[in-house]
Amino acid sequence: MSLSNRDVAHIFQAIADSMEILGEDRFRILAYRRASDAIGDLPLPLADYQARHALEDIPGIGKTIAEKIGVLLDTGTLPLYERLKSQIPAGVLDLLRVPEIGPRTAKRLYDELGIASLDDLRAMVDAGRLREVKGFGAKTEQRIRQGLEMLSQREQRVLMPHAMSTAETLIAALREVFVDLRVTAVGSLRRACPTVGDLDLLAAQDDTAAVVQAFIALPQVAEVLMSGVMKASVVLHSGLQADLLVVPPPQWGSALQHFTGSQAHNIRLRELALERGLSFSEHGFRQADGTLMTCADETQVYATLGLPWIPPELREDRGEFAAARSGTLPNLITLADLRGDLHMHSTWSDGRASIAQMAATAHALGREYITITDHSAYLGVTGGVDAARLRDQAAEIAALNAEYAARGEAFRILHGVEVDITPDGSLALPDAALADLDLVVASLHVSLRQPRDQITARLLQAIANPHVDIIAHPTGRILERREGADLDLEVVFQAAAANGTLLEINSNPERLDLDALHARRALELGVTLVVNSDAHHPDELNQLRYGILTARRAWASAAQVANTWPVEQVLKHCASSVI
Ligand code: DGT
Ligand code: CA
Ligand code: CA
Ligand code: ZN
Repeated sequence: MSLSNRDVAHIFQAIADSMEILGEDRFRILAYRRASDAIGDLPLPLADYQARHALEDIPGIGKTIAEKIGVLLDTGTLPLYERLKSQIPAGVLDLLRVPEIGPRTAKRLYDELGIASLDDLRAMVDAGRLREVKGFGAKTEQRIRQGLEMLSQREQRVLMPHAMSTAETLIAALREVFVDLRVTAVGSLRRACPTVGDLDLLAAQDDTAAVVQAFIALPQVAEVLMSGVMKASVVLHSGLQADLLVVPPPQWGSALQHFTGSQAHNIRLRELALERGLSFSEHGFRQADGTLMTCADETQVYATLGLPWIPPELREDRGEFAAARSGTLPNLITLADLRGDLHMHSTWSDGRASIAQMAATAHALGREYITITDHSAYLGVTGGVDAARLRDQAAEIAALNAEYAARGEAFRILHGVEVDITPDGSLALPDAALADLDLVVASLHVSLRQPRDQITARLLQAIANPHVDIIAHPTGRILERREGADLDLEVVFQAAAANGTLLEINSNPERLDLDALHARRALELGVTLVVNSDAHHPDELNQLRYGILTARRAWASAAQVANTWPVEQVLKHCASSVI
């Protein structure tokens, strides 16, 4: 039995985790992580690539890793992996799944208390023994206890980009069999949820069974859980489950509505139907006398209930029906509305491309302006910027702007910084250094676990600094891994609104911070948002699509997001927020 993609991805993840616990080279660790992600996204079994000598062609996989995959597929194991396993037991790696436990903590728990599994950890927490580790107080113990609870509650969910690319692959594969097949992603992915439990696809075709048969025969499918005349459930090689429903074309609209959800939205919708003497299902509306009214498109479903079409991102039963009834649904922002991107990095700090490269790609993507916001030199950040380097950087940016101007291109690179908010609330750069910049992004990266009052005050102090224009990823949450800081966001939003400080929806798919609910509340309190890529590489400039979807889930219209504005308006806003 050869190893599946999932097994290999898992082994590389374990290698990276073990190396991290052992404190080995950062770049080697990164290479294994990247390979693991790349393998998780593959549409076909690794053995297929190996047979075509195409392992090295997979993006994210270099020569060394390709050789290691070969050894794994041929022998079922890898010397490096065996060696690491003998140093770090598998159960210690499980500790990393607990939010709050990083590699250093895991190592200390293992070295000092012999904790080598989640069960060991639970027992030690219950016995109150974590305090025996130097520097580990009652608070650490409490946090780890909460982390263990979070871990047991959460199911395995995948991030939006993986779900999206998988859906695109499956749709393309189905269209190779049925050219022009009407098929689309539904469920939580169509509602643009940040994570997806399983993938849902809907197709329309008279011969529904033929589409189901083609689907379960796709090479991406590892296991068929269920298949019938109109639907199937499968597990893909990546481990993700995918459900397909196929309906006759006249039922497309009702099926699309039903299968998009959310469940809460659908329950309300069915109540509204019942009030009109109709019962609604994926097949359409059934009248009291038994006749079925089908809906070929979704607009018809809502129109039958006297409502305008409701965008999928709003379908969470959070006031969308009332807004639809009163004609006050928001005119949601789109990616095309964005003119600029106000937060990204270059090789001046931890980015992986030059300012010129970041600018060229952003320009090619149609942005009118960007801000280069490298990290302030602070704590662990390698090669961050201090006051002197900011002056050098300003000269490089001015030269690039002059080149664009000379070519008659109306593209503008603004000069900014992403300055750390230090644990005491002061900024990691002096005001004099910030004063010369077009724009200042401030963010919390360290001491995220301060008590609520302290960390809220810290953020308020940054908002009150007249040089600060944007607060990046305000809560610091990492999806599926780390809860955000314990902030009093009501107070933060009020302060940001009063100061004209822009709050970010960070588009990194692991962050999406602010999340949709918080961002919506911020808008209600009068905050203006920004949707930024926080790109560290030109490829990541596209991440804005995820941030925009989050903004849509927050009910945001274009005017409420500052980087839809012309550059002069952004600069004027940032200048005038200086009190
Ligand atoms: P997920 O998969 O956890 O990310 O979330 P969803 O929303 O994709 O949930 P899923 O896959 O269970 O179902 C997709 C949609 O289909 C759901 O939003 C509404 C509809 N649906 C599926 N099963 C049921 C059900 O048993 N009752 C109701 N009312 N709706 C359902
Ligand atoms: Ca789903
Ligand atoms: Ca499903
Ligand atoms: Zn950043």
